[in-house]
Amino acid sequence: MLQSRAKLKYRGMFQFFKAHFNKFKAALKKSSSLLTGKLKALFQDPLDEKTYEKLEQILFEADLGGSCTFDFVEKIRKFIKKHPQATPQELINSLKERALEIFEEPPAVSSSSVPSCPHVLLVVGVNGSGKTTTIAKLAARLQREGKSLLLAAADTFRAAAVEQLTHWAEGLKIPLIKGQMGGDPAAVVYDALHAAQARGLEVVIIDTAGRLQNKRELMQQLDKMKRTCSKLIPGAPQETLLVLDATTGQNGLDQALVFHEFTPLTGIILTKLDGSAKGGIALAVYHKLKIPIQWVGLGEEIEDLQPFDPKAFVEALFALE
Ligand SMILES: Nc1nc2c(ncn2[C@@H]2O[C@H](COP(=O)(O)OP(=O)(O)OP(=O)(O)O)[C@@H](O)[C@H]2O)c(=O)[nH]1
Ligand SMILES: [Mg+2]
Repeated sequence: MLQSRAKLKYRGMFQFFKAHFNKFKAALKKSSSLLTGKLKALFQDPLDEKTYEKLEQILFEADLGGSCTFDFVEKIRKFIKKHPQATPQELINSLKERALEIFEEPPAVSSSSVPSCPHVLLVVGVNGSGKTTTIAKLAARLQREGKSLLLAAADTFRAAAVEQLTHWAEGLKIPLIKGQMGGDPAAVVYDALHAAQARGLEVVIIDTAGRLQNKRELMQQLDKMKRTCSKLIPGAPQETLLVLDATTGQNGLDQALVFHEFTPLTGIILTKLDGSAKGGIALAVYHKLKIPIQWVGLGEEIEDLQPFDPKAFVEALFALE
């Protein structure tokens, strides 16, 4: 009995892993076969100093970023020293192993542990990264789990942005608080949190206007929104999530660094992995900042949001076909 239960559990886990792997694999198909194709070709040639230079270029082009690329090159250097006769597949496996090790390192941040209600999620990111769409996807997921929610349209720059969130909120039958166009987004945050408290709702998700990380004034505005949250609800926002468009490549790392500096992040949502993204940015960001990647966007539809699964992701990134 015990044995068959364990077997069932194992099978369930395997199926869960397989489903994730297949989704990531489909999303990363083009770039992963390009990456592993290049690695295989490289490792088939005689291994010498040039191998490391070329490896550096291949990894950098896969969006792994400077320090992560350097880390991987060093790993391979040591591996080859120990196993000079290693096959291309063994060398690729050692890169895979290092990638997994990176994701296994403990995160440097965590969401607020102050048990307060509502649980507030502040969603930030540059223009067009996918914030509003991701909020709708996340809201739909939480609603399915039975959570009561409220959305806050704190993008007071673009009327279209508020309309976009209103459209999703109406479809999902989730209450939405919006403010005056051109008004202070912190005022929308205040109204939203107040309303959620009054109605006893469990989760508030705040949509913010897209902002470039080099616009200091706009970045400081985020801090004001945060302070408004914590004034009303101790510990809020419990989560500050950066939405990163995976197709922006290396710039994504800079976005994460600067947003984290202005408004300490607790998590990252990587969107558009179904597009031309190379995926390496996930490794680059975690290697540098140890901010957990919580979700990935794999399409434009409401169900196209998946929890980030490092193992499935690494398998897909280094998949052979
Ligand atoms: N393929 C794909 N498209 C996505 C994904 N997430 C968002 N998009 C698309 O990206 C575009 C921008 O999405 P928005 O949600 O409006 O982005 P935003 O960050 O709110 O934009 P601003 O409010 O203008 O800063 C839309 O066309 C979305 O459908 C994803 O995971 N995959
Ligand atoms: Mg938006």
